[in-house]
Amino acid sequence: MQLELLPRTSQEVYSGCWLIPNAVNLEQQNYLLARCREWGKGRMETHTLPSGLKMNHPFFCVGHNWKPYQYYSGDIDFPEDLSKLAFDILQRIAPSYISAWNIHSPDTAIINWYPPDSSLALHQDNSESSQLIALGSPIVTVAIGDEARISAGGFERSGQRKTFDMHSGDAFLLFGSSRMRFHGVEKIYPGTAPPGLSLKQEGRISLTMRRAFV
Ligand SMILES: O=C(O)CCC(=O)C(=O)O
Repeated sequence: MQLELLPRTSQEVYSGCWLIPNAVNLEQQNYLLARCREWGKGRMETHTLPSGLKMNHPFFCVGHNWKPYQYYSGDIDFPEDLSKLAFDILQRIAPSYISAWNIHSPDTAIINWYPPDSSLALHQDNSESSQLIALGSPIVTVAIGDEARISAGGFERSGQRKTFDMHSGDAFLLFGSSRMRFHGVEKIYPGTAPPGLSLKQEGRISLTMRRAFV
């Protein structure tokens, strides 16, 4: 977490990899929190990876269900309001991808809950259909709650990385030539959520919207 004296502006971390500060205002964040509580009730799960390692944060899905490392049929249709949110954000940064998304619109969101001491290891999102990955089909992530240190690297886990902080209401986009970049959540900064957010405990939520199947 850094002391920010200047307003934060959209940042092209790499071509096709963007951080968009304040993509979602406080009212929308509170609306999304309420929706997450509704969708996530009794559905939040902390999964064990095929390696036997237990993840240190739980998540649930809307649209298709995902657990490491496959999609399964879901029990909640992909919500119209999330579709609109993802389109609105993409429109600002990468309008050229909108026509592709009109055909392959987002059908899934993985919604992560990060307790203060949790993290998400560097990974690539590669469970989606290979045709969509080849098209550079976007992944749009919106964060709510405590700030987090995000890292985004290249196409090998061990490659060089850039790190930046994502605040409540910020969006992070991976598309086109950056679709398969390794990325992860290094750290949560407890107690940094904005006043007025109706989150009753320290932690962070991320809604990661994408198309899983052609
Ligand atoms: O929480 C985040 O900002 C990233 C989430 C992510 O990479 C994922 O769910 O695949």
